[in-house]
Amino acid sequence: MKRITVLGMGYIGFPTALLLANSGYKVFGFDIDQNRINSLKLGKLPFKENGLEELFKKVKRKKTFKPVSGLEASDAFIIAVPTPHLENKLADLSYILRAINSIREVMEDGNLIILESTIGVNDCDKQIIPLLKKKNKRFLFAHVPEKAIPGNTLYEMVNNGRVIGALTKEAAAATKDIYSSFVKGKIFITTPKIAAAAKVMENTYRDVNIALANEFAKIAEDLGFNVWEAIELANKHPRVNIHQPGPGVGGHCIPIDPWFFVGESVQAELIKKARNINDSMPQKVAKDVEKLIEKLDLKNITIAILGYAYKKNVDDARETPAKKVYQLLSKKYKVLIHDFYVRSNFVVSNELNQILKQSQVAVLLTDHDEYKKIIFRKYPNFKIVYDTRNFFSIDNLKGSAAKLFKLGKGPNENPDSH
Ligand code: SAJ
Repeated sequence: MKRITVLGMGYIGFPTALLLANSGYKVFGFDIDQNRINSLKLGKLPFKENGLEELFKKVKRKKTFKPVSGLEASDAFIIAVPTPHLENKLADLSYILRAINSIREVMEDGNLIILESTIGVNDCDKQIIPLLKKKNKRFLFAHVPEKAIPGNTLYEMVNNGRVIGALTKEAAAATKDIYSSFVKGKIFITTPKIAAAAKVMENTYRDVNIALANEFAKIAEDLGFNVWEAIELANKHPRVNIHQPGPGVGGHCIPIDPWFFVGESVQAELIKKARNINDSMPQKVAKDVEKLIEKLDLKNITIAILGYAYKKNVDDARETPAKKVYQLLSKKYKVLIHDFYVRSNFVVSNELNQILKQSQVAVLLTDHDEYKKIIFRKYPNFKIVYDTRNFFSIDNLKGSAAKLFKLGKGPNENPDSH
């Protein structure tokens, strides 16, 4: 195996392609987006990730990575395209099937096809393998679900364990050969179906756990205790790991993948409930902010949303709950959105001070580290700071007339004394 084509130059495909090129493979990076290919050819990074720029430069020197807008013959093809979900919650395989169709044009006997995109448990058997078989060529196949977390992608791609769901022993060996060129974590061999199930279970586990934390936050408000402190103490137990409440769940995986179980099986009742709890958090946050504004009888106010990315310290806003919070609040109020990293025409990235000067209410949605530097007493205009991540401390509000409210704290603990 010498030549590898990676299909999809996104958050997973691009770093994977670079790691392989760095290991000495001749790698073609394919994307249907011509603009992305053009900018990769110019050496521009499509997004920020720790260590990605250095790796890109290194690989450029080695001349082992070539961005392409058409497929060429290759020994292996790795598919890393998105899998959204459909209306009926099943995985939307259209990007994957399109990728497979284009591979079929250039496929040769003995080629290895690897699928990294997340899929439903039955998708390989029912759709992907049958489509590959239509070409009447001998092929090897493995489903190797991606496991890397945005923000720490390169590190996790190298150090996490990987599951290879191979169709045959030969496919398992060929796939292992490729991944062991850069993976330091353990490699496990299984079937494509189990690999898919394990992957969807991982993200479902997190989603259900976050829903539980969000439910605890609502119970805490109802019963009058501080959920953050209670979770911290509960997690001292050696077998308890409750996740954190927040404004909802974003990203390209956790809000989507659990639906695949719901779409495929009527048994997925808890999963469906958890998804709905997490999806309803932006409404809850918007409503709570509205109630506070009404209670303090504030008029003609401007709200500053702090953070638009779906999680801290990344520039990724896919499925961000901030979008919904913004849409709901802007029906009634003037809302300005700030984020240090997200580039968009309605998100301001470099004028935090200006935004803070104009606003009376701050709603922290994404806990980017840099927001810790805000000193609210410098902005006497502030009346309310609503924190969905237990991020601000009394220090941030010392000397300020603003009141600090937190998601998941009972009325007696809100506002914090300062
Ligand atoms: N969140 C909470 N409370 C928490 C943890 C997270 O509200 O306690 C929210 C975050 O704010 C964010 C969302 O959940 O909006 C998801 O963030 P995340 O950091 O948990 O996960 P992702 O989507 O960035 O990446 C996940 C990872 N999966 C797991 O941790 C099981 C990653 O390893 C996967 O590669 C990725 O999904 C994927 O591609 O499936």
